Amino acid sequence: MHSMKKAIYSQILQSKKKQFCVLVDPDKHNDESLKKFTHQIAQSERVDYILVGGSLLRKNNFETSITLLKSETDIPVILFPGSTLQISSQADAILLLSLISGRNAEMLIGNQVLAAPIIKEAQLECISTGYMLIHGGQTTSVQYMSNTLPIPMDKPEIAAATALAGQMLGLKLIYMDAGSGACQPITAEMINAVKQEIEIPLIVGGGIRDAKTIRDCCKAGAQIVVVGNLLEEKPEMIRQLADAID
Ligand code: 1GP
Repeated sequence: MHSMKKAIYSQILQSKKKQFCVLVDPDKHNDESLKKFTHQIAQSERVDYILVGGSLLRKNNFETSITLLKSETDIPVILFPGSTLQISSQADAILLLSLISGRNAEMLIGNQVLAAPIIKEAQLECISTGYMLIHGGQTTSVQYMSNTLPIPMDKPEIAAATALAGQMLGLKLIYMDAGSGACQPITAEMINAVKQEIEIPLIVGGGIRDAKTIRDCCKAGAQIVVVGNLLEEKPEMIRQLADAID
């Protein structure tokens, strides 16, 4: 049981290649569209993980979305919770996010206190993650909903020091996000500066809309690249994007 509970993190650590992750926002789907999208993801055979979460869920379909994902594909489902409402025992793991780029105590530790007993009871593999929001050109939903100030894109040294502090505090992953739908994805310079400073794996996402950006992210040091919006619009691009990871 114990080893089972570290399966996903071990997989991330042991992977010799970069990994590709698709973000599913349940708010953008009904059962039918999610089923179709899940098949498209599964058929590509190129997606390493499915992340599930969103800044604001207006429908009561979080749990049923996880049920559907789990029944339609073998790809591991990892929770990327926008709030404590987004926890499900059916998932394979959860990123327990601490929003370390911000100074909002609720996002740093308050929500985690609420979530911890539920995560324990759900027996979810818990991967503590330093979540860093980087300013990607406009106010994103995460910025507004979390009531935090993102790190400016032209301050890689602040991002690097923040990630290092996260690692020193014992966090197991750093997730650098420009925010879903960001007009500017995180620059290679920013990724590189953070990567130079840390040994724990680095996830990068937000506003990625082409294969070249994925290649640049990987070269600069991202271990996992996350794409959400683009694939919701153009799922046929999965293979092309996954190829850029290789
Ligand atoms: C957001 O990194 C993810 O948290 C994905 O962003 O939807 O812009 O790809 P996009």
